[in-house]
Amino acid sequence: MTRTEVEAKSAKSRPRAGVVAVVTVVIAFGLCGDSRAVNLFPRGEFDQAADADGWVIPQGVGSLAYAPLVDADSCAFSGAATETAEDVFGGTSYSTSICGGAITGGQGYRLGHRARFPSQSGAGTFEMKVAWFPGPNCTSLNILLSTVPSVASAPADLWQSASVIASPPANAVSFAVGVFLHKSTIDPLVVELDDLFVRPVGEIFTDSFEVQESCRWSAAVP
Ligand SMILES: [Ca+2]
Repeated sequence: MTRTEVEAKSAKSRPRAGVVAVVTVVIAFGLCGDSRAVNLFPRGEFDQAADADGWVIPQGVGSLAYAPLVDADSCAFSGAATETAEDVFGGTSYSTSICGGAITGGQGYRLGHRARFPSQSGAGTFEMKVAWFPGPNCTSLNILLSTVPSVASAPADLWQSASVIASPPANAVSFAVGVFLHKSTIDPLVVELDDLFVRPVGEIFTDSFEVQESCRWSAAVP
């Protein structure tokens, strides 16, 4: 190998090493911090009371209410929602849903949430579903339903996370989110919900500064 070749090779390898270092840092922060890619369903973070408004098409006896003192990650100015299925005369489920806005069909999305059942709740499960629509603002019949794996009421008093990658059809342009409770006893079933999200799977990291949140950044430096 001539000297010219060695110089040329080392000159090419330096930027590559730099790229590797940057990628490593990004991955490290993605794993160590509580990274939050763009959430196309920001109302699912229940940062304000209005996020619990506008949920429609209730099925069964129950409710969805803003819970200002509850939060999955203890952020200031951020609450959660309490969903309750309370038909003690044979009804076994309660659900409600809301249109979430626009998406790009044919690309992958990660759907998920955090859920906690208080110990005074009856037994059962919670499930989040996302419906994909070929018309804007969920104005047409949905063409596919994607389901996040359900979480159960035991263990109680513990925030549980669940998510799934979904592929809406190529002609989908909007989505709706549904929250489903399924009772297995006559006691009212209660779940606290937070951080419901719909994110493009290609996004690794963004902050939440635009909503004045920095509390999810860890003080620990890897
Ligand atoms: Ca929250």
